[in-house]
Amino acid sequence: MKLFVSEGNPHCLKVLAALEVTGVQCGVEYINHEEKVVPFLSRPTLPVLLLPNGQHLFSSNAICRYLFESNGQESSELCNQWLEWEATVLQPALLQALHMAVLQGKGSEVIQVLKGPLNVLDQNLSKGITPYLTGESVSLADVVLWAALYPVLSDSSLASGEQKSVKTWFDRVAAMHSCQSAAQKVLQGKGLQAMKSFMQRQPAPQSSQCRDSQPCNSNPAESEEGERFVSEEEMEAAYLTWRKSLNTCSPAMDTQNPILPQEGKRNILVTSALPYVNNVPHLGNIIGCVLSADVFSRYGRLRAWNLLFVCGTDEYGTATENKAREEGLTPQQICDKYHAVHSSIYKWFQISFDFFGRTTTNKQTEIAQDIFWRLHKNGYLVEDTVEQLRCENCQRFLADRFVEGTCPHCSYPEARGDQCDKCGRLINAVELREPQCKVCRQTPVIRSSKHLFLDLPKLETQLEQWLEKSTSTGDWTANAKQITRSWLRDGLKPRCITRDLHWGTPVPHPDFKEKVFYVWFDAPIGYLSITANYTDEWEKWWKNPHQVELYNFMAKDNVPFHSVVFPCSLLGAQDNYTLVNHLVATEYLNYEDTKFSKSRGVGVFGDMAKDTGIPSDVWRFYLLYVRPEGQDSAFSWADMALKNNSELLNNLGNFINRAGMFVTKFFEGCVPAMELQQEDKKLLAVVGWELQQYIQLMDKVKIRDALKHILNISRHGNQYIQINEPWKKIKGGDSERQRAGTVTGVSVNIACLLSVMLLPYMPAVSQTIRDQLNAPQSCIYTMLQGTGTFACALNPGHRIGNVSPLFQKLEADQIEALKKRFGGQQTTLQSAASTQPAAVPAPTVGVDGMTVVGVDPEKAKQLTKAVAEQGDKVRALKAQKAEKDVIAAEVSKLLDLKKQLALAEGKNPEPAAQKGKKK
Ligand code: B3M
Ligand code: ZN
Repeated sequence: MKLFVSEGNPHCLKVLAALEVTGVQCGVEYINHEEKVVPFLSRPTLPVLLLPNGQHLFSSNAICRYLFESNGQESSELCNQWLEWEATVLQPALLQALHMAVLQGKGSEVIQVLKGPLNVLDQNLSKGITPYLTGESVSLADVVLWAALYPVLSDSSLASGEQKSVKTWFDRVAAMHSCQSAAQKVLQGKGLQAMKSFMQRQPAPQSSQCRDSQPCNSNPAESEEGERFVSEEEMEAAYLTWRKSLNTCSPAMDTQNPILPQEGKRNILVTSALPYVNNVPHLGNIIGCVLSADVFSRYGRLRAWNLLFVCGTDEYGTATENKAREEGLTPQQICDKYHAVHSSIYKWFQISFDFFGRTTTNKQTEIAQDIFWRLHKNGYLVEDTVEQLRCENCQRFLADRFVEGTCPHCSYPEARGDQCDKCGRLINAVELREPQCKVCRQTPVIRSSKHLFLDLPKLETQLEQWLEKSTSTGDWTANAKQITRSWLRDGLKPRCITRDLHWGTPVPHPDFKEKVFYVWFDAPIGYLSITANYTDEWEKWWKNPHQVELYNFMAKDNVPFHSVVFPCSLLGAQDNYTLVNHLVATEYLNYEDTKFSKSRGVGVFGDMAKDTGIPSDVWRFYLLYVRPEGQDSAFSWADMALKNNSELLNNLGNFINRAGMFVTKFFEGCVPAMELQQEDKKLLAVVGWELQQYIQLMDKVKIRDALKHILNISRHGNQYIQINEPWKKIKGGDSERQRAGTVTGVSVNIACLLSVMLLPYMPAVSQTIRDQLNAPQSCIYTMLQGTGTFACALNPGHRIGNVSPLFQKLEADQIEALKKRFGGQQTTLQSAASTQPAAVPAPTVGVDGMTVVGVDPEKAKQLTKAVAEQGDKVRALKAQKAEKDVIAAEVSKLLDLKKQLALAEGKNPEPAAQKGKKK
């Protein structure tokens, strides 16, 4: 075993420190920076550890880890997290800092550059009770981080000493003789100056936005030096795959109608939560359910799974009744109207449902009543008298969503009658403390009425057995598992499944004939009835758990209904139902720095997206890029423009366009002959690896993470073109021209692969690329099979079509205008004004210091019109002697609009007379 290092290279400090600390026996050879130790890497890299089996390790962290493991010290999970943080967060900042200090003489700015990472480290160290990062003794993490920070922290002119805990820890590690000795060897007591010759050979660090909360390349498998280890074997294997002709393995996709489970196939049933019909969905709704389910469905079809994707509108319930009253229509008319609105929005977003139905159908009644009678027969329904909230002022029983109060569990003051948004627990409305009618704000009274309950306690054991199996074998997102666990921990209580309403599936039991089913009992049955409206053979999907795998997509607030309540209904009904195997829940998407709000007019709603002029595919791309996968995220106009311009235009689009243009310009539109060299084979291996990552992630429904691997491929492609410069080589001698041909041919084939990988995300762009390349249809059915096949699909001589740019730049003024139109900054003031009416005088300065809108004539014009229309509506309702609460709701909207108008005109939005009146 031999370790190759060079003087003045900070990465070598790490490995030498690890070597000294572990005391592993290993020869050390000092060479100069330019020497190539690993034959197949395109640029010299140090340190390198030559292993006894002849292989090389050339990631410094991997070498350190290897040394610790050779010494019998396995790294803990915590230690691995620190290493990953070091590679993805600390190193980029350090490289920039060292670049500034060593080469640009800007040592004074180093503190600023490193402040973020150092604070993170400081916070962790100060809250820990152990002297070292992962415990009582020095670990791999301490050595790696210490060595990485050594050049900066050991130089008193750079270190600020602000982070006290970092300082104490650093000195503690530095006290070890082995670390000091390593530092002396690498820097020779010359401090930063020792690193000058090394730093001069490094590419200038990007000082871009990449290093804030979201790293551009969040790929932990990529080592800190930006190169992944590629072995000879990998390159040869990639080359073999490349040479496989694609046409030999192109199964014609037989599209059956209707799609039904088939013996011997992977039969996948995909559902997306059924959107409520009484609202226009906003971007957060779209990414949480239909768009995520669509990407997965499109992907599954490419994988040749036998897949059915169903969804539809959720139409029953009080919310619909209320909307109907508000709009002066019948509930049925509201459903028809909004069902059409939803359909057309999803069509614009290219959601590829196999069937998009609705819950107000005969099949729904039939199936819901059947499940009801089965539960009844099997003894899982219990009768009880219920205390219900009734608002005497409004003359009606209050549905859960129409009361608000303080959560009995966590004391959150704005809990809804059915669920608390803070602690996530389900609530019975009567348990709320200080309940209020949401319409008139009066305190409701409690009245008794007889209802039916699903006996969840009796089903609990069965449920737990099933959950144990489903969550361990399926791909449940972490939040879904966690929410379900916390539900069970609290113990299950019987849940009322009937309601005193009209607009719902009728309860068939004669003792309850005035009542309808509670929406959350009814709605999930919609999945079954919608499928039944698609095919009479729906039971082949829904009563076939052994042949079918069920994926449910939803936002996290829907989890308990899909993981506990609905499975209990189906388990209790005992008819061999298909239960969810993979429950995929997103977190929340925010709008800029606030929440989407229909009532405040904040955010982009599905029907507005198309009016922006930004193509549907670009919307899809950005929403999927910020998909709240694992944590909340935010839609931001500025970020959307940035990602469009950097990732789509400069990275992806640029690569595909250049590849196609070279074929057109230099080779008369025909793919040239290719003679692959080691470097090309290495690229094939790298691209193949990214493809495998993509497939592994997509198989696990990590949609956002998988997208990053598509962008990695085009980044590799751009780099490959940049290094090989085919536009110069084409003007050279024979061998140079041939090289230009190879590079062009490989690139255009990568573009073809990208078109397939992009299909789930950007179906239209994907098709355009294949049209431009005149690519055979077969490639879309073959490249994503198995672990992925990057084969040469466009062979020498293949004639491509007309190449043109795929994306357009989003200009700053265009984005500013859109942002103004849809809220954002303006609403910051408005929402501040509505919660603190007295504190906000005429709009000159925002409460949170943000720039505030001044006069906006365009918006004022729109609002004047809206105020006039709303005024008409209120007058009409009064003339019709409509119900008081209906009028009140419309009046409140009118006041809101007037306030917005005042703002747009630069006037005081809160005249004294209206103070406190706003809800
Ligand atoms: N309509 C709630 C929602 O859209 C509800 C989902 C029903 S899924 C069966 O968030
Ligand atoms: Zn009321």
